[in-house]
Amino acid sequence: MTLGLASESASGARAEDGYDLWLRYRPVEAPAAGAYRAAASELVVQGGSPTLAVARDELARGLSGMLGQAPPLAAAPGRDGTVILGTPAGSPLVARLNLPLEPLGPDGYLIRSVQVDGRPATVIAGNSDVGVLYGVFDFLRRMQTRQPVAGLEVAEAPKVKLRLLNHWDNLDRHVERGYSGQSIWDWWRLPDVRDPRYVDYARASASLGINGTVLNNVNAKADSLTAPYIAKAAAVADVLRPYGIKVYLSARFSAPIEIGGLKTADPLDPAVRAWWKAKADEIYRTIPDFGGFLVKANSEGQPGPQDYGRSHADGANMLAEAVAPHGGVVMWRAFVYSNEQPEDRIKQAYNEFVPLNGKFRDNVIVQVKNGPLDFQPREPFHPLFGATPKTPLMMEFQITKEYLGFSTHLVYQGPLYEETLAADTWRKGQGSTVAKVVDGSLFGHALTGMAGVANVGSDRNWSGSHFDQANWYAFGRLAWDPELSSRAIAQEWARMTFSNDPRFLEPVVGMMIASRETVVDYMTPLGLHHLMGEGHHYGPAPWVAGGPRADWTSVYFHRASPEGIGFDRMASGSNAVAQYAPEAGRALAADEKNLLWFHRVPWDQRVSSGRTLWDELVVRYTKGVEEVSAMRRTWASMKPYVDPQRHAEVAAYLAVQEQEAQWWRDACIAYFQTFSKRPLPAGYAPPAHSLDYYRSLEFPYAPGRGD
Ligand code: BDP
Repeated sequence: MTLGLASESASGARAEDGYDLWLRYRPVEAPAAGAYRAAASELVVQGGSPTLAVARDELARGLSGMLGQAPPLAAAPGRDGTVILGTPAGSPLVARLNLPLEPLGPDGYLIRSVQVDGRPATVIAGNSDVGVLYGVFDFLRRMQTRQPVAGLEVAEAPKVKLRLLNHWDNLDRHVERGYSGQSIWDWWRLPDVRDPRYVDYARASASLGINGTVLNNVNAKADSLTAPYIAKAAAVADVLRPYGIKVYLSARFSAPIEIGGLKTADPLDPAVRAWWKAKADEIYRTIPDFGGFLVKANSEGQPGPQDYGRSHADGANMLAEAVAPHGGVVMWRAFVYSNEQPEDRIKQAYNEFVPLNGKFRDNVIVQVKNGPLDFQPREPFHPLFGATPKTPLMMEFQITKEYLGFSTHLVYQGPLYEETLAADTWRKGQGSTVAKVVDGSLFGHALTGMAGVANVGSDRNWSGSHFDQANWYAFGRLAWDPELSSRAIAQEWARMTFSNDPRFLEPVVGMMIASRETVVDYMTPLGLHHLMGEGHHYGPAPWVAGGPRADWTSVYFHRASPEGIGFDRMASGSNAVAQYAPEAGRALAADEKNLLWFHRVPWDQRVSSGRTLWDELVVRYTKGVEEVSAMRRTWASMKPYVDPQRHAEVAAYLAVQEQEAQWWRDACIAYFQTFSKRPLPAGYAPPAHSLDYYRSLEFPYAPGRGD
C-alpha cells in the first residue's frame, strides 16, 4: 500500500454520517499535500464584504482540513505561494494584475497562477465577490479531487442565469414528495431562531453555483405572503445572502381573495393588480434582493387566471408588472393539463403555451419539466423546448426521486439530466439542443434558468441517502453548465464524497452511471410510463384504473389489451409526435427506448434483440433486478474504501432496492401477463406471488404525500 492510500483509509476509518456532503475537506496524502501547501502558503484578501468574508473562511476551512492548518492571512504578498482573493474594484492588488475578467459577467471568475513582485502566487478573482466565492470552491475542488493547482489558467462563467432549487416544502414542515425528513425551513421558530443548517445548506449550494431558492411548495398557501411569513423568509434571506443565494416564493394565485379580502383574483381587475403591486412593494421593503415568484396556476386544481377566462400570459404579466420595478422575475410553470379535455395529457402544455409565444413580459420565464408527462424514469424531452422562440423557457428537473424509488433506491440522475439537455430539438437545424434552449443561446435570450425540485430535508445526511447527495450535486453543476458530462460530474462527486482511490472510483462511478438505465429496466422498460402506486407513487401499480380522472391512472398510459401494449402517439393515434420538429420526432419515435411511449405494439412483434415484445419486457424487467444485485455486490466489495457508517447505510438501502426491484418486476409481469397470455421465456422465474397479492398491498403511510 502506498502512503497516500494508507492515509485515505485512515480517514475512512472514522465515523461519518454524511452531514459534510462533498465539502468534507479530509486530509490530503503526500505528495499532493506538499504541492498544495506550497501553492497556498498565505492568503491575501483585500476588500471587505460578508461574501468575501465567507469566501476567505471557506478557503481557510478547506485548507486547514486538507493540509493540516490554514495559511496565515497577510496584508500583502510576502512569500512564495500566496493566494490572492478579490475583485478589481475592491482589491488594488487584483486591479494591478489587469485580468481579462470583463467577459465573465457578474458571476464568473478567473483562477490564475501569476507572478506578483517576482513571486509565484495564485489569484482567484471575479467581477463580484460572489464570483470570488465560486472561484474559491473551484480551487478547493481541485485539491479535493487531486488536480494540480500549479500553472492554472481557469476562466469560468455560468451559462445559465437563474440556478435555483425549488423546495416543495409546506409551512408545517411536511415536504411534498420529500423523502429526507422534514423541511429544513423551521417556519415556526423563524425568524428568531436561525438553524445553523441554513449556513451549511448555503455553503453546499453555493459550492455548485446555485444562486436562488424557492422556499415554499408550488402547491402554495397564501399565508406565505402574509407579513409574519415574509419576515421569516427575510431571516432566511439574511443567512443565504452572503453566499449569493436569493430567496423566492411560490405565490398562490388566489391570495388577493384569501389574505387580501378581495372578491376576485382576476388578473385584469385593477384592484387585484394594485394588491399584487402593494404586496410586491411590501416584500421588497423587507427583502430588498427578493428574487421573485414561482407560480403553479390552473394545474391540478390550483387557482389561476383561467378561472376568470384569462390566459396564462395575463396572469404571469400581472405578477411580472408588480415585481418589475424591483428587478424581480416571475417563473410561470407550464405543468398544466386540464380536467375537462379528453386530449392526450402529454400534449396539453404545448397546446396551451405555444400560442402564447412572445406574449409574456420580459421578466417572465416559463418553467417546463424535462418531459411532457411528469418526471418519469424516462420520457422524451418536452416538446415545448425550442417551440417558443420569443419566450424564454427554463428547465425544471426533479432532484427528489418521487418516481425513482424514493431515497432508498440508488439512482444517479446525472444521465437522465444529460439525456434531456443533449437532446436535439432541431428547431434551428441540427444541434439545436435543449441545453442551447435553456442557456438562451439558441434564440438569444438573456433571461435563462434551471430549477431542481430539492431533495434536501432535515435528515442528518440532507438528502435521505448518501448517493442522493449526488443528484443535488449533479443538478447544480449542470445548472452552471448544461453541457457538462454526467460521468465527469459523478467522478468529481465520488472523489470528494468518498475517496480518490481508483479502486473505488472505477466501480462506483460505473455503478452510478448504469443506475439510471437499471431503474428504467425494473420499473418502466421500453418506453412504459406512469405505472406507479396511486397518490403516494410508491411501488408498482400498473392496474390503477378509474378514480377522478383517466389521466391519473396507469391503464390510460400503457393501454395493455390482449392485442398489445403502448400508447399510439403517432399520426394514427394522438399524434403527439407532431409536436416535435419532424427530425426530432422521427428520432424519438424510432428509438427503442421510447417504443411504448410512441407506439402500440402487438405482444408478438419482434424488437431489435430478435425477441418478441413480451419476451423482451420480461428480459428487461429481470435484467433490472439482476443489475441491482450486481450493485449490491459491487458495494459490498467497497468496504475497504468507505467509512463503516456510510458503507453500512448504503448497503442497507441497496438491500431494500433489490427487494423492491424484484417487486416491480414481479408485479408488472404478473399483471401484463393477464393480457399477453403468454408464458415467460425459458429460464425466467415466475413472479413470487399472485397478482392479487400485489394488488392488495396498501401504503397509507408512505412518505412525501401530496395532501
Ligand atoms: C407531481 C407531484 C405533485 C406536484 C406536481 C407538480 O406528484 O406532488 O405537485 O408534480 O409538479 O409530479 O406540480
